[in-house]
Amino acid sequence: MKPKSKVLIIAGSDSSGGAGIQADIKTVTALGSYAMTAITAITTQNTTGVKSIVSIDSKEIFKQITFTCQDIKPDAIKIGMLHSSKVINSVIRALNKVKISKIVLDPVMVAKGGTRLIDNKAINILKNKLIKKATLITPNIFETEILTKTKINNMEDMIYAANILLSKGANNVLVKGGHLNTKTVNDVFVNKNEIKIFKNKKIATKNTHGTGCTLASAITTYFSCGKPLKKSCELGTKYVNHAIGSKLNYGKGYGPINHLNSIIIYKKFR
Ligand code: PXL
Repeated sequence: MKPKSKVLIIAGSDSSGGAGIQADIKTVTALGSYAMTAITAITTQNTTGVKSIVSIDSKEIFKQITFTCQDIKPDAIKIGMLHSSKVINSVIRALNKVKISKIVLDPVMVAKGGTRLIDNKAINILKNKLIKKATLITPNIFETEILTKTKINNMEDMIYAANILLSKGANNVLVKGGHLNTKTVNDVFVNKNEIKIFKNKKIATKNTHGTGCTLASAITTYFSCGKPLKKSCELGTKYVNHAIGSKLNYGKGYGPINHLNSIIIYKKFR
């Protein structure tokens, strides 16, 4: 088969292959699209934690985005780990230059084991400048609390916080509810016109490393193929749920999910 669309991924590398750019490339590929990359940082890690983080020079990140897009124009862009204000400003300048309208932003803040992947100054620029550039922002509960300075205990709190993000200039928000203590996983999609809740069954496992990266990439891929944004979010949550459900059980810590499980999803949903 030929790829259905082209996706540019702006994110950090995860040497363990479960999250970051590795999860993104696998997801985009497994869902039948062509993946291009701009690497923002290199993390040395395995399933038990992050050992070190090396930054890529912000000028180099700008060049990876603009030079790549100048030749092969992506249908959509997925943004993951951006660890400093310099990097975020550089990404904003590059986005202004390449003018791609479909942008999904996963506001990555900490790795599964708790290591910070972004500094405080960068969080402010992300909140005040970058979220306006994105078609969709996909924060988890913790990231939503940081971005909105609220405390989230339930679905009403998620919707309230999503509306704060809209008032700050976000266009569409998907608050991921996986960290709440609920019977099902409830992800909440909110924009100025509607609220939609996607429910998936909760799977008892510690192997959920990279679920956020994977979800944002899956949504970006469906969206890049022409599916409406809300539908792309619904399909993305199903893809991740099936990938968690296939229980790889690799490594001694928080293991990866099975990106390849999508082959079944592909037949079922596309
Ligand atoms: O899942 C968040 C994330 C994003 N990007 C990189 C990561 C991680 C988590 O470990 O390593 C590069």
